[in-house]
Amino acid sequence: MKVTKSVFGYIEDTPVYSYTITNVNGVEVTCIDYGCTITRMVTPDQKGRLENIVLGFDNLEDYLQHSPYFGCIVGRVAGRIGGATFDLEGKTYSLAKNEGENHLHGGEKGFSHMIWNSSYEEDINRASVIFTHFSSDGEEGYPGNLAMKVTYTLTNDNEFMIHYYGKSDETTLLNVTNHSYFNLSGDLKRTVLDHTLTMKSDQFVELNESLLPTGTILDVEDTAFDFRNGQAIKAGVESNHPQNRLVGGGYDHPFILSANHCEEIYLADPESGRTLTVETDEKSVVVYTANQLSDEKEIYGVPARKHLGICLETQGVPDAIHHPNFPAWILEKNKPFSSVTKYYLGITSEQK
Ligand code: FUC
Repeated sequence: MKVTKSVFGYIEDTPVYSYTITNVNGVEVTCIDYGCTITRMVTPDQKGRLENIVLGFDNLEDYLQHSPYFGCIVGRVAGRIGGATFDLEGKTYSLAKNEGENHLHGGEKGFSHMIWNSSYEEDINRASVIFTHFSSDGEEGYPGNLAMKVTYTLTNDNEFMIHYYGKSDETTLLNVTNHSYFNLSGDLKRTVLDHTLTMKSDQFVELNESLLPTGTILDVEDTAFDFRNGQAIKAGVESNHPQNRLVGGGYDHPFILSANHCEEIYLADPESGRTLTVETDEKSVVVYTANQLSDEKEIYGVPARKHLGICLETQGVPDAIHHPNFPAWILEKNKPFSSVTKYYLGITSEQK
């Protein structure tokens, strides 16, 4: 399988490289070393039409000026940390308050806003782009020198995998994810409101007005948060549940996964026939239906708007450092972190 490399743009004098991995079925994944951002993902619909299924831009300037975390790796800690502060091993750490009083998606710069080191590997049935970043002690306020590696791999079986690795010389926090906004209609023809989502999840996390977890875990039963038998995304827009209203209509919630590596998340667009099956090691997924996406900008020639994409952010439960009842994701000194999330890019008429 092949990887092609080109220059996507420059930040001052430093080139930002773009890599496109292509498989035998014409599936393509393009990513850049700025934020390990996936800029395009091209897959066939049920008629074999090859179209893009993620939100992104074709130029670096738009990523620098406008991107609401399109396609990038967010970290060290994805989501919000209440009060932008936390205690760890008897010390108090202060982080950037980049959303009101709180810390969001790793801070002012974070993993999403920096150029990573990059390389690629080609094999017969798979190819990978490998990104590394050395995050020094104190970067964005977090303790520990942290060596990070993120690998994007596409196979000839239409599987796309993200492997995450990290190791720190001090105990620290690490909760990374990829922030791709999927839209399976193809070239952003429609919003995602008619996409259907099926998830192995019995519980979701209640949020407050700052979109921070309250600490309460709610049952999905009899709510618009029940995706166990599959339902359209618009259920969350039509719902009067206070949690759907709170986030502006739709979802911006962590769902606790009741299974791993067992087709736990399945997104489908009935009209194009495209499907996306997600499997992960992570304990939860933040489902964000682009409720805050405004129409000020065009995305690949299409006006950006609310509900134009859906993020399926596999990760540990946000703000667990402040909620002892949530599974912890503290990364201990010198212990490697590793996790994988797999995305199977399919069509409805086939079996996985
Ligand atoms: C998601 C959401 C946030 C935010 C951001 C761009 O992860 O949880 O609310 O809008 O992305």
